[in-house]
Amino acid sequence: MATFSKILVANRGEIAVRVCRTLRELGIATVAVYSEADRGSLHVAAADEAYLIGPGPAAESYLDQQRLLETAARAGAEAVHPGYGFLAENPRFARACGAAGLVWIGPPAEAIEVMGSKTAAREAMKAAGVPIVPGTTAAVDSVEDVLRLGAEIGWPIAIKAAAGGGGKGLRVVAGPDEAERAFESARREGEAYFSDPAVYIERYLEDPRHVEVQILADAHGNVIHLGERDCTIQRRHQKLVEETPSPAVDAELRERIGRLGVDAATAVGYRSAGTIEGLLDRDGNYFFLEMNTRIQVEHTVTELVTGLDLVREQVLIAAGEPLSLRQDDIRLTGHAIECRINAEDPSNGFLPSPGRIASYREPAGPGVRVDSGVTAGSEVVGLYDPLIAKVVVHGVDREHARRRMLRALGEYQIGGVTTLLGFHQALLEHACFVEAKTCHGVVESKELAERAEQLSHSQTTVAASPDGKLRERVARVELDGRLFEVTALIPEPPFAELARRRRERIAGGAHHGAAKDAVVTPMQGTVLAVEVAEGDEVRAGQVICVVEAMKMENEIAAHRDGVITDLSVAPGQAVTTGQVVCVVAQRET
Ligand code: MV4
Repeated sequence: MATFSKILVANRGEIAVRVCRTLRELGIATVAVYSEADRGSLHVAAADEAYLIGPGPAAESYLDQQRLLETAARAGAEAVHPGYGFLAENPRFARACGAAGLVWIGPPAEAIEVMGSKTAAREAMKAAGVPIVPGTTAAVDSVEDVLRLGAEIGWPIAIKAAAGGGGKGLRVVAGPDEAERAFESARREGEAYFSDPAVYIERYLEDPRHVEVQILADAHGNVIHLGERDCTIQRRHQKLVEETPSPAVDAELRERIGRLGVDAATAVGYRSAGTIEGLLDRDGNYFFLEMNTRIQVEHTVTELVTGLDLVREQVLIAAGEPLSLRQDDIRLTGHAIECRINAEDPSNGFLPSPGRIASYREPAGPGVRVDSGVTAGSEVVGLYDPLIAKVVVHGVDREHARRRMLRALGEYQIGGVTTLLGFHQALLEHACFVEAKTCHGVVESKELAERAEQLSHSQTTVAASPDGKLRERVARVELDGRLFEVTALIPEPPFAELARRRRERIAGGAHHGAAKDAVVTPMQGTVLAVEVAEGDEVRAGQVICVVEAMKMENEIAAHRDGVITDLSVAPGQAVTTGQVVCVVAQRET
């Protein structure tokens, strides 16, 4: 199969790394692009060549279409893979690639355009016989219309931004009293995010599941579906956990919604991998919500149950190859779950938690896949998506996959930044997840955030204690031929603190001039023993005293050869961090 010899990956982070892996397997050379904030990032190392495309802010780098096209030309790339986010669903960029003689590894610009407008998409689906949530397919431009429609389709209703998607601008309106406020605020949000205040209306469905259908369409009119994904567990319209099959979908429903997905894709002349998002209500009614015209974050769960590589399929489709599989060839095996590992703090309203990854160890073993954009030493910058990695597991059934995920999350060690690791552990052991309920409300609950915090503390390898004075470090200790794992609490940062105190002493001149000769305690504790006396000659490393802190004994040693003077501690005495124990005076020569 002749495909491409070189492809530019117009993205960063885990998805850029993941795309490069497939391209390597296909024997295609990879071109990475990076911003000034991403010089040291993993996706740069994952590619064969890498080019700087601008400053940190995405608007000046990853969204700079001209710069990307110039870079593709400079590198001699033949095609562009956009990943997800950034320019992946920008019809202008898809067209610009074509105009520059580059193959766009994605759907036709026209399909992106239709699906980009939620009202145009609803109109197209209605025409194609794909059920949409009852409501309008045109923009609604007055409160009077909202009131009329509410009375017609029944309260509550949902107001959504026409240019939106992913719940942006979504307002739930319980009844007529709330209509005006909700209408105005949905319009403001549409204007703020998309420079388009247009909104439309849907009936509001109570406690639905988010179920989406993966489809593949080639350039020869073949369209197939790869089953569904259940993405019901979200927070503020951000998906957190995805799984397949959906616990709410049986074989018959799968076939029905799969066919709807194929119809939807066919209706807009789709080509490439794509996803039909929908809502499943309690009665098993399925309604089209929107189509995502890109590879999605959660494509991995579908890969595990189908054995396919969706990025490989995208590349082959873009090269004009016919699909190598027919619908009947698709076998869905077992159950897969993905947890998104965001650098966010669940006990602090899921605020981004940027910083340097101080320590890092990925899970592995049977049925575990990690798609990550970071490693030890990586800097998680606040400029981009907080998603740093995805843990994806495959098991024979849902409970097997759930336990496997808990095992994998337990193995995962990410030090230095707060992540959702603890949150996912708390969620996956919660009854709502075990029982495959929608978990609406549980995700946001204080109870879960507290449990998440407990769990992340017990798993952090190197972390500052709440008072900022201690570091936790897991160490292994062998006692009588048995290994114990212990958590050592180490003063933080011991030497920085000592240096500060010494500087203060020298600068203040309050103490004798022999400050550089002083031995000080690196931690707060109790003196258990004093091994020297005034006037003793000591060698560097010789123990001066033993201080007990946190039930651990710490030997305080001489830092150089000399004579003990100014000995100021005795057994039983309490000492503070940085307190002078004695002076090791240098002998006159
Ligand atoms: C809805 C809805 C109820 N009724 N639309 C849209 C974007 C997606 N992120 C969530 N969206 C919803 N759209 C109507 N007409 C409820 C949601 C919704 C939701 C749906 C499934 C699973 C979890 C959800 C969490 C919040 C909102």
